[in-house]
Amino acid sequence: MKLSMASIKTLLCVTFISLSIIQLAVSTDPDILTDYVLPPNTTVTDPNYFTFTGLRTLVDATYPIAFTAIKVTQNEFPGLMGQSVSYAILEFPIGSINPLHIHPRATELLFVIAGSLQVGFVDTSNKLFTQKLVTGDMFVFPKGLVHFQYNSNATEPALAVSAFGSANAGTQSIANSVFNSTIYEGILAQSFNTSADIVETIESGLKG
Ligand SMILES: *[C@@H]1O[C@H](CO)[C@@H](O)[C@H](O)[C@H]1NC(C)=O
Ligand SMILES: *[C@@H]1O[C@H](CO)[C@@H](O)[C@H](O)[C@H]1NC(C)=O
Ligand SMILES: *[C@@H]1O[C@H](CO)[C@@H](O)[C@H](O)[C@H]1NC(C)=O
Ligand SMILES: CC(=O)N[C@H]1CO[C@H](CO)[C@@H](O)[C@@H]1O
Repeated sequence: MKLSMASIKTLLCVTFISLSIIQLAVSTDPDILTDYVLPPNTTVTDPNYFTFTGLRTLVDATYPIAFTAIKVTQNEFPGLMGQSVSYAILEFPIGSINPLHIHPRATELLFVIAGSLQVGFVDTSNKLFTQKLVTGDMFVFPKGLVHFQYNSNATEPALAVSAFGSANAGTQSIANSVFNSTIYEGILAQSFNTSADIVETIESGLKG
């Protein structure tokens, strides 16, 4: 079969679309073309660059008084740059919550190490998937979806480790991005089909 100019163009077009779909399906941090990434003007001289010791403080530590997330991203641990992975250690004292938020750049895989957690996420059809996790359970929060974690147990704190498929997953708090930013009150009132008074009440609660 002879390839006409038109069929070559069609072929190129189909190939391009297929590649774009594959690109979307495996979408993650950009692939690097080197073994690892170094900060500008530095050279690796030892394994310390690939080591993070900042979590040693957790050994034998007591729980904090409020929910605490200790992030280990490329910002805290530059050796993660270009490697598409990161961690967060989540400490939940009794009754504490990790409020509604989104990770725009990564899926989260949470592992409950101690205690229990009520977790949930909402998909783009507004369907809620919620679960009671106990020690040893794992839960996956799909990339970019609104989610929360809550320790409802009245006697036991909870500890979890979350892994992310990005060296910099990012966290966007729903409450803060909507009601503690500088979005005009009128926009918020109309968006939530409510009055400016109610918007102000919510805003003032977050401003503290
Ligand atoms: C890296 O080194 C070059 C040459 O010395 C210098 O011009 C540049 O500003 C440095 N970049 C950083 C990020 O320090
Ligand atoms: C709270 O945690 C303790 C210890 O793991 C467990 O025995 C108890 O059943 C939990 N309570 C609730 C309400 O889940
Ligand atoms: C709301 O924003 C202010 C200013 O950025 C910040 O100091 C405060 O902690 C935020 N409130 C909450 C509940 O995070
Ligand atoms: C408080 C407020 O703005 N309520 C409005 C919600 O939406 C309905 C239907 O559009 C209106 O009738 C209400 O006035």
